[in-house]
Amino acid sequence: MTTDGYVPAPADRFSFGIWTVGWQGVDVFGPAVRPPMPADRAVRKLAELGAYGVNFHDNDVFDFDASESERDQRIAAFRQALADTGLVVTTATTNLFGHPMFKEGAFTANDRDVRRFALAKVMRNLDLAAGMGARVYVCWGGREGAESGASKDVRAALDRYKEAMDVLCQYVLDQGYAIRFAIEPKPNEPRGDILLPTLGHALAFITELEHPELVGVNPEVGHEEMSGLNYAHAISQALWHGKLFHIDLNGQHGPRYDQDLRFGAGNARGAFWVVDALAAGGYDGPVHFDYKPPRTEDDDGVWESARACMRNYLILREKVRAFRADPEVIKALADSRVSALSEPTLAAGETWRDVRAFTPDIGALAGRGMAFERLDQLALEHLYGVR
Ligand SMILES: [Mn+2]
Repeated sequence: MTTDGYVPAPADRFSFGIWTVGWQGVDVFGPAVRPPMPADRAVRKLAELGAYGVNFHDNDVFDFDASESERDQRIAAFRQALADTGLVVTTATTNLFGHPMFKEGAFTANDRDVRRFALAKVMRNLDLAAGMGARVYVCWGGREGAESGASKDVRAALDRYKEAMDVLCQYVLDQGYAIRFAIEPKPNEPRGDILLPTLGHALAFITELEHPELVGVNPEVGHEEMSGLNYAHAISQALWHGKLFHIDLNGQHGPRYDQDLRFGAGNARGAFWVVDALAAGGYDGPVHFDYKPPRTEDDDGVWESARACMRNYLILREKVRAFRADPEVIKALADSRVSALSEPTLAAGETWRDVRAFTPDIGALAGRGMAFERLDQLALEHLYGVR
């Protein structure tokens, strides 16, 4: 056990997907390397580590083809573990990607019966999620996409995606559930091209829905970085739209396959700015980790990596706070005129008429340095641990 201050507390609101620590290490080139982990064991171990909550897929708790009695038994064990530990269910989601029937999609499958069954599967798990107190329901459409051009009518697929979200919003309204949906974008994997590939695509899609107020986003670090995008900017824009309903924190080394490294591994500099963006306020959901313990790890390694997600967040939070409180940083921010951006470009009462003929000292503005290198070096020195 470590004795430093990076010990998670329930007030930190750290949560994990049951499927994260429960991942058996099946990949494209090899089978499971770890035994199945019952959801109740994941709950008990995560509680020991200081987590606050969990997120589950229906089939993290019970198998796709479980009988009614098996389903009830697995749910009861899960509920008991939650009651014994005090962990809360913050979030839930549906597995619409694992079963072979979803190989071509769920909400946007060409086969209508697949689409109808997908909706039924979500509604059934919404009942369970609502009963367990979940407030957010994540929709990751990993199989909604294509590998080839003519196989998918993208406009029709988006019509069906919208139809699915509209039906599900109506369902939670009719049932009186206090649940909002969060769409999780991803550019590719498992499909060659997935629909709603980035945060921006998802935000634009939401504006077309019948109940846009019930639908936000769940951006994942790795998924945005697979597209070469900046996750801190992504969550900041989602906050600006009032749409950051949930976050999936993990680690990624640039554009390649979805690595799902523990948070803080991979792009460490990016992780610093992610924590800084969250520290700026406005997000009140769980600090959720969606990572996968690498295939190299045994059971001890699974818990080591889960603990490390939380430790890295706390370490980075301390560094971010020190950075923001550093008098040299405060001066550097002023030298870079960062706060000047918060001043509206037009003064109160002005219109376009007041700026139409504005002529500043062009030469002076062009010659002015921004002093950003000094500011960024201070951030790096905090991250590198020398300040
Ligand atoms: Mn991922």
